[in-house]
Amino acid sequence: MEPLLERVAQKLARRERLTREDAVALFRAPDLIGLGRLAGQVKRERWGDRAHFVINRQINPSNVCVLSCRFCDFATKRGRPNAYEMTIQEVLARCSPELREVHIVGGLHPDWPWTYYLEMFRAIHANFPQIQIKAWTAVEIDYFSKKFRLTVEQVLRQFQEVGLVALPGGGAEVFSERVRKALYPFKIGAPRWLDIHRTAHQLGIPTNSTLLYGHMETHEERVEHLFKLRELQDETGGFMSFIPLAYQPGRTQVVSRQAGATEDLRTIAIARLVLDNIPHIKAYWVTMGEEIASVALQFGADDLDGTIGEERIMHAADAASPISLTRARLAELIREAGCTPVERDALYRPMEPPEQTSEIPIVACRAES
Ligand code: V47
Repeated sequence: MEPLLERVAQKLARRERLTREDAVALFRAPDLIGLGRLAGQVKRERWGDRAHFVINRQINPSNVCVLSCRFCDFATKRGRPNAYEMTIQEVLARCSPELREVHIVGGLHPDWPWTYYLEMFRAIHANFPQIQIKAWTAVEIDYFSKKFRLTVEQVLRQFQEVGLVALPGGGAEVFSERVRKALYPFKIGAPRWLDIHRTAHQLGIPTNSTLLYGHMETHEERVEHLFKLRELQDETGGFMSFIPLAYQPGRTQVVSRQAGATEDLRTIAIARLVLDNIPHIKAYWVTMGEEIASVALQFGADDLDGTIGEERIMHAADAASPISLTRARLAELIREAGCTPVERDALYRPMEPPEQTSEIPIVACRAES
């Protein structure tokens, strides 16, 4: 084993935390397989050979957005040919009884009223009580708070009352003022994003976290991002998962090609080693592709997200992956990686698959505390 990996392995054995310097060095370590082995070992100590997935649906009620971030192909302006806005009935039409989770995020819409957002959740909850609602990035929560003159706490509490159970991790991009100024100058920065997640955690709303990588950020900026998440997690314990999102160049072309497979696997592995306090590391098959996401389960990841149904954000940027996967395909990707598929809910509680939707047997385990 190369000396750097040897040193990191010894630290892990002593339960010592990795430093920023360790993490930056790991991004440059030539022995990718050795790095993956270390991260895989840490994953197995925590989760054995289990790998999680969820039967879910992404719903993006509108792509009309008041912002125009340089890296985003999804957002547009009203009146453009690709602009769309869903009614609550159209949102409901995308829900179905076999779903465990809906993941709802969208553009910052210029003039939908507050009642639209609350009514949407009430309608989902009334018609599909078994579906858990994971919705709105911190960017949207900040927007609602300013637009409707509510505190972040009031926004979150009102959503909680109508069925919100978790916040997704989007909108974090990369916690660097340099990159923010260049790519998303009008979007909230790290302090506000972290503060909104802190408030959510204090209200008992668990959240996810993300990192957008493979554009103009440096390894040092990626590492700083991970450490900011680790610090907040030390304080609140409210993050369920971390999801590295590989930038899809699409038409924005901030860079001409997407990060390669080695970069994807390295980022997953380093996240598992640095984020020793975030239980789940998600290999998002939409951005990584199915095959690399499957391999990532041996590089520290323990989750593949879900069936998704209709992915629009990355596909607006020409992502090469399918827009949806079946339960059987997810289970296959997990088994091919030598892991055991475990169906979970939005809060990562394992559950038995409903009989009628199970296409192939999947090992089920009882809910853990
Ligand atoms: O915040 C936008 C990113 C995020 C592009 O919490 C892009 O379970 C790559 O956060 N290329 C939204 N990324 C998606 C997201 C997410 C996805 C899956 C699961 C969860 C979860 C959260 O997508 C945005 C932004 O960082 N994004 N455009 C692009 N061209």
